Amino acid sequence: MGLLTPATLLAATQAFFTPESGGSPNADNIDSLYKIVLVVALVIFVAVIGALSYALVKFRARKGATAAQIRGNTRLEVGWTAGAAVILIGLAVLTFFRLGSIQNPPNSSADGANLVGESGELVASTSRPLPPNGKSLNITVIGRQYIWQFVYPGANEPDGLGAPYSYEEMVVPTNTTITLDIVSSDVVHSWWVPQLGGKFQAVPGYHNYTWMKIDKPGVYRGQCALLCGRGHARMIATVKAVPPAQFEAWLAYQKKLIAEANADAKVARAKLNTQTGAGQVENP
Ligand SMILES: [Cu+2]
Repeated sequence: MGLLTPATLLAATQAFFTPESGGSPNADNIDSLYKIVLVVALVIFVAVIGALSYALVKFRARKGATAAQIRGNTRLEVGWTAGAAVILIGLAVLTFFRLGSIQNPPNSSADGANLVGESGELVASTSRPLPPNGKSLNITVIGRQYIWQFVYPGANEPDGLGAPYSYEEMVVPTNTTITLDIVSSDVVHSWWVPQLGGKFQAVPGYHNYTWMKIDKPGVYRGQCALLCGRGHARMIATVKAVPPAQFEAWLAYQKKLIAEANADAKVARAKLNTQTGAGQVENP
């Protein structure tokens, strides 16, 4: 057990009241924006409740006292209206100023994965935010009842077949800008790994985009955030960030496993096709 100091208590309270962060710059920016608004709101809250408590005590009913009849105070009323407007405009300007760093991905770092020739996409999207240099590792996130599938670039056929993929655990290289295309193959799901940024819905027939860039190797946990059926609670997602070389090795291994499984399936299919009688299966 660690010592309960005011600092640890403050950190614990903060983590409870403010968004999770620490995985990706967009999550950090959401968190810091939230904290600024929270502090401004807290100051106003304390001031209002303080003034109210003071008035309650100071002007509480006394025997024989007659209440003062006050008919408006123009200076005070203009003051608090203008004051509130200035605070609101300040927060709005700050929010729009910070929105760019939340929505738009930065470039990969120098020690990120080599992204040359990793496109492999069927359709170039105009609405997907890309880093300034246009290079990102684009992964398609497919929500389906009840598992997340992650499809990587690297299809060896023009129709997109043969691309490496994984289920439930997305492995990504560190220091690399990852863009995500979020789609669904059945009902609406919600992609959310809190430490890596905001929540994005996976809607059938529609593409949603987000990004992340992870500097520290590690495991980041999330889970489908929209009730999508009886297996919803099982629909977990893990993002595992590893150094680029390790990522390349993992991707190559996934490709090999998928190729082997496809080869096995081909053999099994051929065998079924040769069977007749009771063992015969139509459209195996
Ligand atoms: Cu779901």
